[in-house]
Amino acid sequence: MPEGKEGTEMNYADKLLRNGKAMILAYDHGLEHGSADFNETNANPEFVFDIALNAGFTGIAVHKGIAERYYTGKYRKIPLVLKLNGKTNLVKDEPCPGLICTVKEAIDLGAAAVGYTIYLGSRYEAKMLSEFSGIQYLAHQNGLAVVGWIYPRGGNVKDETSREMLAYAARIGLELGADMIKIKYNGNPDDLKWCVRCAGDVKVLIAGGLKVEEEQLYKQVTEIMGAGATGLAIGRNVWQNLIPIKVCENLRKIVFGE
Ligand code: FBP
Repeated sequence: MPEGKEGTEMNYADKLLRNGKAMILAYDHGLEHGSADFNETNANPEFVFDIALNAGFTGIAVHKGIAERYYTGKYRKIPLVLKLNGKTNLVKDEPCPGLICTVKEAIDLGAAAVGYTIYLGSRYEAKMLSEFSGIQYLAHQNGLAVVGWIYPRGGNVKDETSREMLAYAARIGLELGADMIKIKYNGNPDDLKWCVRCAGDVKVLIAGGLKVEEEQLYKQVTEIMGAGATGLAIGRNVWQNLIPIKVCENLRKIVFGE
């Protein structure tokens, strides 16, 4: 652990937290989903960086091309989570994301954390587990937090969001030494409580998913926080909204009580 203020121990994830909670803006969709998620407005990375800066996010997660071009000037106040691997959604067989960035590049870009996706249950799972392990070691050596996007997926996984699969994903984060994990919510707060329990002291963040009605989003986020999650790593439900600042205000009330 690195030293914090006055010699106290600091957790790597602290840089992504405010009052112990986190709200990270995810914007890695251009690689993961192509242009399908974007419109004239949110296709512009500056629009999304402005939301992160002005709406109280504790971090922004992007791939390196976006970081190299846009993580500059005022935006450097936002803690950066740099995604180190990724894939497109064109290849439909077993998920096997490629490593597209190194920990060294993340450090050079000023990242506070690295992000890495593990598709638990994929035929290529072993490659992801060992890649993650090397990245975790190097990131911690350099004081960066490690955020695992851990999604059960592939031919061996019957139900990606069953209680057992989600808890397995959560536990993998603890076993592999992640500081934070990002998993999906299946709509059942008891299942999420169990995931949080299985994750030990690893901070659990929940992905937003496809855009839903605002009231539904707030209800879900209230359940998520009530179940003991640390917060959100959310994308489409924020930057696809016509008035993102207003949604974020409501999300902040639920996540941070602000
Ligand atoms: P959303 O809140 O928009 O769902 O973003 C969360 C996220 O994990 C992104 O970081 C990622 O690009 C995407 O979902 C992956 O979604 P999937 O692989 O399920 O299509």
